[in-house]
Amino acid sequence: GDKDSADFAVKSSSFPKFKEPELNENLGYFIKKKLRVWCQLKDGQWELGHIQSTSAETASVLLGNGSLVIASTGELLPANPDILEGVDDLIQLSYLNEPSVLHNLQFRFTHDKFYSKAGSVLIAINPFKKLKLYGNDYITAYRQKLMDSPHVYAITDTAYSEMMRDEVNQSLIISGESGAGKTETAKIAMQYLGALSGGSGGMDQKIYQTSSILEAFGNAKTSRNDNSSRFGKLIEIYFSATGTICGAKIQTFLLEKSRVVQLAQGERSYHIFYQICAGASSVLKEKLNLKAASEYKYLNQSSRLVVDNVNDAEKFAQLMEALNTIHLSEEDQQHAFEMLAAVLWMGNISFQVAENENYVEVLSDEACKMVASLLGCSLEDLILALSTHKIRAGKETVAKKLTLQQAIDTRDALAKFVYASLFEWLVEKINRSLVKGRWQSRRSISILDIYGFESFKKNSFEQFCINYANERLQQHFNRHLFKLQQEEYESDGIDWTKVEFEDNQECLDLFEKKPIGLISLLDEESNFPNGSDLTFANKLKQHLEDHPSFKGERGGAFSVRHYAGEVLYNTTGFLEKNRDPLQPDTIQLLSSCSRQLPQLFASNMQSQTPKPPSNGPGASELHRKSVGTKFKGQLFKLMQQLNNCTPHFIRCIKPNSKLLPGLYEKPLVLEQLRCCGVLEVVRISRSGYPTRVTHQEFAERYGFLLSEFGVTQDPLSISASVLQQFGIQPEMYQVGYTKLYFRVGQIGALEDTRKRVLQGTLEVQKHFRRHLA
Ligand code: AOV
Ligand code: MG
Repeated sequence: GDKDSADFAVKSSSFPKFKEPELNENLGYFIKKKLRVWCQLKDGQWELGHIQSTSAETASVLLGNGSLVIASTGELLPANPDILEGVDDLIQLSYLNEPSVLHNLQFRFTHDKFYSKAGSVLIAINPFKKLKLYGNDYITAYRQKLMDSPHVYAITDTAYSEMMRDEVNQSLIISGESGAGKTETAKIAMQYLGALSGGSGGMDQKIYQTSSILEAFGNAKTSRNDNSSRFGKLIEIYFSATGTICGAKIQTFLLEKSRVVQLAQGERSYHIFYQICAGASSVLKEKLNLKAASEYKYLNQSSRLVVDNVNDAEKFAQLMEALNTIHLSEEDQQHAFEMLAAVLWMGNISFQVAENENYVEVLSDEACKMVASLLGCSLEDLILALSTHKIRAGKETVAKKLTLQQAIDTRDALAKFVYASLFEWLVEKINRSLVKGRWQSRRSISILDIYGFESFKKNSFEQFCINYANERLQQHFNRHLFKLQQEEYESDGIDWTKVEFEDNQECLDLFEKKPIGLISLLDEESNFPNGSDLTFANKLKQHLEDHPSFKGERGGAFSVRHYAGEVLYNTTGFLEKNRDPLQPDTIQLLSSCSRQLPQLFASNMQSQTPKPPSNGPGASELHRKSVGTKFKGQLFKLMQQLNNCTPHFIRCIKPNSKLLPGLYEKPLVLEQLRCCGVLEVVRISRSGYPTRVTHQEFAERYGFLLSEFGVTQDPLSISASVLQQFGIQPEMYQVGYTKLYFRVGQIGALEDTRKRVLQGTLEVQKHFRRHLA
């Protein structure tokens, strides 16, 4: 039940151990048959070996490298026979323990097989090198089913075929950690769909080009990935009745705005800034007064200005081409570039603090003038907005001068707002260009490329949101697998209502419950004038201490028991990031601009903001939805959409953190298998009635144990007699049309008896050989 699911989330050794034949009870058998076992060494790694001898609680194991170790039997797990080495589908393994799964994937990896399956789930390991696995020949081969090894093409083909056959919308849900290959995988899937859909009138090309536009504006070099997507993305591709692409729609989630104004060492801001500085024509450069990237503070605060093997100027030329493909007008392109230049110049606006004063003056220099001219506002208005806040005192409004930090925050908030608004505007423009045949279409495939579960040494509000999203997606995943199980049980005629599946609802409740949930409490504290990160942390402790998925920690921290493990969140900055404050003065400034885009951005914001009471204390703030609540709303909408689709899951795995080909770091891979729920697939496939044997197999294996064994009996009657004679309780098994289904551990008793009989009676052993031969 629920207790177990909490256990599963926190323990590292949560992998379900295969029950039969249980290694502990069968050491003799493993010795006799020279079967391989996994032996856990002091460093936690698992090595293959053979048991030589056993005594009481220990066994001596001969490892592959020739050394002999003494291990407690608890440190041993059964390994799979050679014949199963490198199977396509992990579910085919006889033993599904952690080392076996890890080893199988490694075996495939070293043989250049980067795609594998775990049941219906595709596992894609990032090769970090160009593979000759893509392109038209492969597309044709998968389409015509000449090839069936695991591949993005294969799973995309399944989705496409099901959509055409059943007229049901499909989704490809791609997840994995940063740099695992999600975005590349999404593109490979789109390439396949584009190729199937000849005659889409260039729509497939357009969709493909939108990826590169979004990458320019939404991707950046980080320490984990040179082309890291800093937003989540759902792209819905629509098909006509004949199966050609006729339109698409893109939704984005949670763009990382802070990157516009703040960079970690070695990372870059959004690609587009470097691209435009390097690649703009001389006319454009002059118009925008563009300098080299190194001249802009928002960019040069990090020493990293270029990415290895990437030519930003070339990328800019490609971007222009892509913008033309989606028919973004010359004028709109101009407007967008002006906003980019404005943001860059904003970073160069500087302030000075007069001696003995504690407020700032804006330096009216080139940067300031450029921003005013690019936005189309007066220099005075800009200076006023960056150095004062209007506050209401009774009936009058007075301008209060800002401190240096307040002025910097106001400037940065303006830059972030303009950039995020530009991104939204661009997505809207892209969507308009893809709208063409959406109306007639009744079929779609949605591709979700979204950040995977994150657990770092220090986890903040961003991880909080990302992990909440992953918790939702995990539930979607679990429920889908549950449904598949249910269908299998039903088709074999067994009663599945007796099967209980674990869920992560408890953890989701922790986030979502009103008024006592993490997001509600965060909002409450964010709206509270004296609220601070620390009062927030205390409030959580006070209200949630009893929640099984929550633990208050020292120093303003708390931890959450996620399905993928426990994560410690540091509340520093939570309130500020959740509020994402924006001064009304800033919005007012933008709405006074003569340029189209700043005006549009301001009016979008105003339409989202209910007017504050005319003389209340709130008059100096904007009452926007908090970031957390807005994200929750987006996520609910996303889940609603996904619930109308048949899902197909792709789990991307990063084999090493050096981004190199040929290197497989076991602990890193293991961690990801846990986080992305691959181990969960196995667990779910094995919950309920994990042991499944056909009537035939069962009768052959145990039939000889019957006191009266008639050769003429059919397998089902033999099986029924065995179950009866050995007193297996009726609630411990079910009989399907083709198979017998057992609860965990039930076969153990039968195996014991079988073993005893085999060891004791030569006569019966002969009989058994005849039957198992
Ligand atoms: P991500 O989308 O999962 O990270 P990407 O799709 O950007 O990761 O992949 C990272 C890099 O890995 C790419 O730039 C390629 O160099 C390489 N790569 C990935 N898949 C393949 C493939 N199938 N074949 C060859 N190289 C590949 V993030 O967006 O950071 O979470 O935020
Ligand atoms: Mg990506």
